[in-house]
Amino acid sequence: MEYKNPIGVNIDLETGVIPGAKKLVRRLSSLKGYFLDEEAYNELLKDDPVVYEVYAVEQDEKDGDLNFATTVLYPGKVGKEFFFTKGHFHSKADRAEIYYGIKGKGGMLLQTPEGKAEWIPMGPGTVVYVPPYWAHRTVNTGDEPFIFLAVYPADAGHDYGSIAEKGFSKIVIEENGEVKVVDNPRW
Ligand code: S6P
Ligand code: ZN
Repeated sequence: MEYKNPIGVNIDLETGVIPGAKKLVRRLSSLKGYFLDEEAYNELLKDDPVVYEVYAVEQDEKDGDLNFATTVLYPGKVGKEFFFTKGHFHSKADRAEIYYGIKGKGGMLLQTPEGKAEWIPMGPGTVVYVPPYWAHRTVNTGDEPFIFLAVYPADAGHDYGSIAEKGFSKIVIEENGEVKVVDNPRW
């Protein structure tokens, strides 16, 4: 029997960086079609800001193994809509996931394949259990980076398709200085 070596790493709790992890950068240009206000999107695209970064420690896609990753989701809005991650189902749809809030303020939108949505507010110390079959997207509702850890089965995979097409049935916006979770008019 060949055993893998255990890993112990310290997450930088201020920046979310995991030493030695694979870094992925998502700029606004990679989120075309995701936000409702196209005019505001095109205006902001001139600067093409970084919306989020992911630091992932991933294993081969095998049943029973685990990946972990931090996400640093920057503050910002496109029109009224707060910056968010793309959001996805898992390719193996029954694979669950755990999130742990590290820094900043935000929340998670979750959605069943039928379009039933839930909003869970998140801050430092919040644990969110993402059950099998639920799509999930995080949203930064604060004014500093929202940083969290995700732990997920190594064979979960990402299925971005239907969310990229239709989004979630709810959107998270700022209205009169308040955070509101409202019906998505495009749904
Ligand atoms: C992976 C986990 C997270 C996200 C990351 C970026 O299952 O849910 O690491 O990949 O927050 O979000 P997205 O939707 O662009 O993959
Ligand atoms: Zn996931």
